[in-house]
Amino acid sequence: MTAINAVTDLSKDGDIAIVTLNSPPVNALGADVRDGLAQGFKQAIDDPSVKAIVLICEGKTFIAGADISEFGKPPKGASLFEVENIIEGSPKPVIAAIHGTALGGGLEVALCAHYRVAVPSAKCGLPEVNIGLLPGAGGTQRLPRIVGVEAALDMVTSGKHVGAKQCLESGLVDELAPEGKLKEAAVAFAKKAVAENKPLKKVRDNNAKLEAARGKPEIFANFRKANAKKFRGFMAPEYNIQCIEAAVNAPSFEEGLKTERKLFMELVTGTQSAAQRYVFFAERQVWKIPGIADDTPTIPVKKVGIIGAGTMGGGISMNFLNVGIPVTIVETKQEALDRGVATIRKNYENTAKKGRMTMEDVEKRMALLTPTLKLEDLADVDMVIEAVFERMDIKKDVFGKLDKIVKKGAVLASNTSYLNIDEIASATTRPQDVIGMHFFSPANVMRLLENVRGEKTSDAVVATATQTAKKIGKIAALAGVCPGFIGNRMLSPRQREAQKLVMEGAMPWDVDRALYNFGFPMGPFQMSDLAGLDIGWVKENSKGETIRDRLCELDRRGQKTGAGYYDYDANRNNSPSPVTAEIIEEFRKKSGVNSRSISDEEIVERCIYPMINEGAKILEEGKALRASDIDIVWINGYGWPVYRGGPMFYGDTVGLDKVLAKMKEWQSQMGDAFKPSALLEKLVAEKKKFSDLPPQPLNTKPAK
Ligand code: T1G
Repeated sequence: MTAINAVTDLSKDGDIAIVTLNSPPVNALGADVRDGLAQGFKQAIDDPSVKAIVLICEGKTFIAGADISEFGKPPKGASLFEVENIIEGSPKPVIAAIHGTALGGGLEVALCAHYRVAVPSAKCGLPEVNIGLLPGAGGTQRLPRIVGVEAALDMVTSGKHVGAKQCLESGLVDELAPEGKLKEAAVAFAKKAVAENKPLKKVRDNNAKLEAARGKPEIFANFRKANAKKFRGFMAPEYNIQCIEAAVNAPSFEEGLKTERKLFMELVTGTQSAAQRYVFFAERQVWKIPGIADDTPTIPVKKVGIIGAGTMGGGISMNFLNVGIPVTIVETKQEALDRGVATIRKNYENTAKKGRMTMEDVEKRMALLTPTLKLEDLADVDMVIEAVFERMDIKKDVFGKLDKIVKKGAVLASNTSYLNIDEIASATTRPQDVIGMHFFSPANVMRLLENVRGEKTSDAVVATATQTAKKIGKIAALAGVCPGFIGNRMLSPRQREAQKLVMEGAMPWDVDRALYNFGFPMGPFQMSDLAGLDIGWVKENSKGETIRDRLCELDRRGQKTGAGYYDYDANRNNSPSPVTAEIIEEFRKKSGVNSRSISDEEIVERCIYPMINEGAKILEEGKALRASDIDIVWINGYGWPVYRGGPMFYGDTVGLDKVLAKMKEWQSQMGDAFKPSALLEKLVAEKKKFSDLPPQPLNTKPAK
């Protein structure tokens, strides 16, 4: 065994050389790995006693791609192309031995080998699109030559990981090795290749599957059409498609490679990929809580109690049923309980109808659900999540009862989206066990969970809520107690400005269009119509004092009544409503405002910059651990377009000096609602960005 460098060894098994990588955590193709591969292969090729070469990795996975943290930095060491050319140009058979996930550059390297052997649990993929890129080392030119154009289009634009069995069927892998016997099988394959004088087949030379797609532009047109909605706003999917098109239509492999290189460079130097690479790391940072060590003892959650069988309670329950954790769900009235259980069943049956689960799965999950009218039935659960009305008196009453009923040491969580966790905890004798677990509706679909730490919440309860989030497939951000925590606190200024813009001259559909084109799935007024305008509206007390009240009084309560801000046809397609326009004009006249034409650019600035300022206040107050956690909240809870990185990343992109200048301008025109946060002022003065801020401990002191 010869150490080529710190992460690469070269050994031999008879006349088979074995190049072994060991660069935790995922054998990413950083400079050391590339240098090790280049030198290791050169040595093996130059050694006359070596007849074939196996490439294998230690640790949990084969090469999982380029080292994403290297992008944007000056290149060091051997280039990936140099490594690929050495491997593909080897005069001796090269066999890539794959376990774990061969992803991105990892699969591209494996495609330069002459053969690939994988264990059944291995997966292959080109997920660069998820970080706003495309396979930039020949992947878009080699993949379609093996799996065909349609399958390649699907793989590069979805970033999916394909199981080894399917890879064997498509020809991406040549042989499956028994689990745990990968090295032996790869060496045996290499010996056989030498004994049988197997051809040194280069993927680049295999054009049959490309020829089958030549002269069929409809393959690409249909693919674009079928995915237009999903790819809206993103650059990378379209650039990936263009690369596959080049593989089909370019006069040679080299020409296709030139197109891939050009488009890759455009993406890797652009803002969208910078944003998506930032989010890749942000999604991993969010789990790291200063002061809560990874080995903090947690409370085993084997049984959960959910209070409230409404939309939220039902949705929350499904998360636990999905992972086999029994749920006792409590309501006050049988009819509400029955309705809640029926909704959970209907949701599962709808999923089964779409073939995404079996009816047997439905029954298995429903069997884990115990409906009851008795709070006492929660005595032995390990975690309770309360999802009753958003009223402090009701919540305190529930927590007071739980305090007497539920076993000591259980987690007592509230799904409140806004209210003060410390006040709720004060209704119990165990505030250390109380935490906020704010799910986003629909709770069985939305990935985000805001865990809200109270002043007295224990480390064990924070660690348990965090671990529970992972277990049920959520992404959890930790927030401190303040009105609306992180997400809803920043939603408030956006909703406020949207309403004000309507009074100043924009119509609801103008605001929605501007924010839709910015990248949100829908604008605030469409969102209100979807959720229902009558949330919190009480008919008896309504005096038509706001546009929303007037609409509700006309029974225009949103999509559910066929009209809200918009009119809706039978298929719920919306159109601007002259009724709403007339009401708005009336309110404008009454307020004496001279309405003006407002550009989409101003709409976006007025809605988004105050959000950024609010995010800065949250950081300033220590109610979030880091700016990127705030971005994770907005991407996963409110549909902020991932290719813009989140509100704080976007502020850095726009330039905090520009955001500050606008806030000051609006403050002088419209008052202190636009008062810039001290942190924003400080960062601009120091010419720094939100991304320069280190993680900070959560401030659990009650807001002054
Ligand atoms: N580069 C740098 N660090 C990476 C990394 C990568 N490619 N992949 C993972 N890490 C770090 C990650 O930040 C975390 O660090 C630790 O490894 C464990 O990751 C030229 C241009 C492989 C499926 O997009 O999908 O190749 O937080 O928590 O859940 O054409 O990591 O511990 O400090 O995710 O077991 C293409 C990205 C790159 C794959 C493992 N490749 N990685 O999941 O662990 S671009 C990718 C993943 C490219 C070429 C192009 C997953 C995983 P820390 P983890 P996991």
